Amino acid sequence: MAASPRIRNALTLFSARDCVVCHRVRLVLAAKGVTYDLIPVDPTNPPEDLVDLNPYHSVPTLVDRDLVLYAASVVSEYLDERYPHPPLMPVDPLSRARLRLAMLRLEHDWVPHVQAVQHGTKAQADAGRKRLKELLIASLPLFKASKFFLNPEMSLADCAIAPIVWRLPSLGVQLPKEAKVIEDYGNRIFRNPAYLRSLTPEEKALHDIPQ
Ligand SMILES: N[C@@H](CCC(=O)N[C@@H](CS)C(=O)NCC(=O)O)C(=O)O
Repeated sequence: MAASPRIRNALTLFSARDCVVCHRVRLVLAAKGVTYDLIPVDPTNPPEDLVDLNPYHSVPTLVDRDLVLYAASVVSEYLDERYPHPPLMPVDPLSRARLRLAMLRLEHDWVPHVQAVQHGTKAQADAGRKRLKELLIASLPLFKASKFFLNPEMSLADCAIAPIVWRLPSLGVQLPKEAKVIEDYGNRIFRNPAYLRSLTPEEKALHDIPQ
């Protein structure tokens, strides 16, 4: 591993200041109550130490002593195993597989639309906004089915979904009245002090903090 004078603690996270994928990992870290150094990164201009550490130059990238991990799914699952309390995955294989599949679908089908709204052309942003709204409405039965996503307890899947729900107002995604269940779901997570700890100052400005 290339040495970087910026990596001082055992645990360091390279993270963008407003990124739905980095936020997912910061939320896992906050839920676990883990302290770490955060190195803010502009993903369009990755710093030299990140380029040395990660062949994709992407964030989030986690450094834990000699271990360098990237891809939010890999980082999140590692953190859940490395810091087992509170557990963020159920124990039975069926529920675990369902949640993993849900997270894969989020990464493939939802996140690109968030990024299109944030960074795309006007046409890409409009299309992303429309598709996100459709996906959320189609998922209403899942939000209604349990207290958290597909699970009675907060899980890694919620760490992936909550950052998207938090950004909906700032993305200009307006949901109809019947989607209030999504707002309620979000507020259950946003009220948790760990959630507030997961936010960068830039992300705090994107949504009201529910009382
Ligand atoms: N598949 C990656 C994607 C994360 C991602 O999209 N990161 C963006 C910032 S929001 C990024 O680093 N973009 C620059 C790049 O990928 O070169 C993951 O799960 O970590």
